[in-house]
Amino acid sequence: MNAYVITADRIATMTKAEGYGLIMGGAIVVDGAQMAWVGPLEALPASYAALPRRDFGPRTITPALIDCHTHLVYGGNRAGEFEMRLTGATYEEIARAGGGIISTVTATRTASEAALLAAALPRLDALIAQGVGVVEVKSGYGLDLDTELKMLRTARALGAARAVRVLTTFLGAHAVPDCMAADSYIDTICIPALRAAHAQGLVDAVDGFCEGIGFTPAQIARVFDVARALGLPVKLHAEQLSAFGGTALAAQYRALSADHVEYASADDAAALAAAGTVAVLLPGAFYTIRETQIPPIAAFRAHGVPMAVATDWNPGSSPLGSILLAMNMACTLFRLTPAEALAGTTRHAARALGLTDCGQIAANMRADLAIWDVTSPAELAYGIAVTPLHARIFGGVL
Ligand code: DI6
Ligand code: FE
Repeated sequence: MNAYVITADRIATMTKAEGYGLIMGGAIVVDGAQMAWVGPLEALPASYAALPRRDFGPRTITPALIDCHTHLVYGGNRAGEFEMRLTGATYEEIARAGGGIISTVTATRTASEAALLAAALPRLDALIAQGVGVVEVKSGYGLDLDTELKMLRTARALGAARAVRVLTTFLGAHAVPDCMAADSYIDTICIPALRAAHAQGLVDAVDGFCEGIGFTPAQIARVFDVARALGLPVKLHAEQLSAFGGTALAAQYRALSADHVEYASADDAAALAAAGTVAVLLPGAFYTIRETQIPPIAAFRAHGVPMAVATDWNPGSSPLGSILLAMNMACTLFRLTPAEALAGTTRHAARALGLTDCGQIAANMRADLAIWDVTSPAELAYGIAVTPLHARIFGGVL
């Protein structure tokens, strides 16, 4: 049996509805890629007593972190747009003038697959260096068949190149390409591209941008109907810049997640709770576009909506390469507790991706763990641009 025991002063199991599910003086039996037993060392069953041990002493062990919303694959960058915003233009004005997402589309279409991979790998490595074990990566900077497929192949290649799980999301309904009407784009490009990408095994979930500068709920619903017919789960960029009906639509389709949700209402929160849909908070985008509308956190809490936290790493609205900073921002900007922020990048992030085998430290879960040089788990969200990772275990491999 390829098994061993790890011990540490503190294990934040993240298995409880509230708090960290702390085990002091804890032990984890790793057997192959999974955990076989978790508990206080003093209760370690005799059958495991002779296994090799690795003691991490005063450190804290958490589940490996999960970044459940990224756009890691893209060409070019948007530093020029950043400069424009600093002289007064808004994110929406730039998008309507043909900048924004569309400018990244041009750069992504012209980049080779090898160049896209080479540019994305350091981004992935930055997340891994922060203890991340699962990353979701979206398409959506192609808006044509070939480029959407190229982005999704690149995302799959990222997962093959590193000890990390990459889940791919088809985001064809991200923006309307130049010189096209939104409806005909959905019918003649987006939906056929979704079918082709699915046929090639490149799609784990389907997303859209439901917004005045994106697509209407009715247009997104057409894409979701195809996703449903293909047996693919859906998620949605909803209520980011305005109240536009995306969150209600996501709930109606029992989406895995509704993301951003700054302009969601208390009724939207109730609908998410009833649908079992996760609210994914993306404070990096809120910060970058200097949004002032805070997501309805109190309503999410009151209705028991699980809240995940992610980077939304993308070249425009969230050039944020740090999941730990996303956690810090979720606390400082949205008033999450550090325990909620950690649940948001572990247990609830797993759920936002439809994963049931990670995001918690418990028997039969994958042995994806992060070992931190901190003596309380609240330090993870507290530090700003501090990365106290000591080691990461992925699939049982240290
Ligand atoms: N909302 C976002 O935050 C990203 N996409 C979206 O629909 C932004 C993408 C970008 O600005 O490039
Ligand atoms: Fe996004």
